Amino acid sequence: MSGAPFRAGFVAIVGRPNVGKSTLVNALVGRKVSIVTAKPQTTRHRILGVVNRPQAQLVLIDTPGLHDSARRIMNQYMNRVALSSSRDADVILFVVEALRFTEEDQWVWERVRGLKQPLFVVVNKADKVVPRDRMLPFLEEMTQRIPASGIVPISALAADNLDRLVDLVASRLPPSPPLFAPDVLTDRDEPFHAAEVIREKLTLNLREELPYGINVQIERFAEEDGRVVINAVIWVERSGQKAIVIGQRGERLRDIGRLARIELADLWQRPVHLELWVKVKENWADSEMALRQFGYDTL
Ligand SMILES: Nc1nc2c(ncn2[C@@H]2O[C@H](COP(=O)(O)OP(=O)(O)OP(=O)(O)O)[C@@H](O)[C@H]2O)c(=O)[nH]1
Ligand SMILES: [Mg+2]
Repeated sequence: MSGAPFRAGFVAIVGRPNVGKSTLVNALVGRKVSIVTAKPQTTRHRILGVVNRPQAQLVLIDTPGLHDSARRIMNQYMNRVALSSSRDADVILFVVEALRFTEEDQWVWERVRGLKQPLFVVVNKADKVVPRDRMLPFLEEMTQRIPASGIVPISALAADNLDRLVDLVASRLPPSPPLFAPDVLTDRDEPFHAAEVIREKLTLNLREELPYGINVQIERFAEEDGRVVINAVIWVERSGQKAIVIGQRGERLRDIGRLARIELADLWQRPVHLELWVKVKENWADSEMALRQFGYDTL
């Protein structure tokens, strides 16, 4: 037996919206545990993704993108989730986008720089930098700006340099037996994932501001005759939005339902029956009570 101890711990993944945090979590876990879209502020919750290696277990904490324009109560909730997750973690991954360190990245850095845990700067989307040596001045700039335990260029999308990232992070975790059984890949259950996949399809399908005012709530989730039966409500903030989500002759809602159903059936290897309703709850994203009802646990 080798003398190296098994290591396990929590790894918070923080950064501004849209830098690829959820893509990274999914790539490392090897399964989609967190939804991804090209629009900022996709992730709204803390979602765990477990990575098992022969000598280590990394419990990744995907977090909502930290943003400094959080006027609505939901946005303030998202920022609180991200910051409290990083305070509780053993290691922090500060994800930035290659060649694009913005004012918002700097704002995020101001919020995490006081934390005592080892912090790695993960420079994602390296696949977009051609030729590769265009990255060097940026890495140099990051080194100057951020005193980190390491700076690691990766591509979450192309799964590039991820093994090196895992090795570096694992070396900074405490000696510990695994925290989760080997078959557990996330802390979130199937109804949660179903709601998220529906919201992902809505976000991909709807333009501009509308996705931010949408919440999906599962009203019924049951196994019947070998299939999964799901009734879900799509909450919007104004009645005009309801018509947009439903679309002409209900076409948009049908498309969204179909895409979500196909993905979930494929993931669970069981047929899925999905029914969607659209309802209005005026300005729910500004209401503490509505947020609590929707399961945004207050911190
Ligand atoms: N080219 C490229 N695109 C990437 C990479 N990683 C993520 N993306 C894209 O970046 C967009 C945002 O990805 P997400 O994983 O949702 O980003 P996020 O940081 O979780 O965003 P929020 O949840 O909104 O904070 C998506 O369109 C991804 O496909 C990468 O390594 N290379
Ligand atoms: Mg995300």
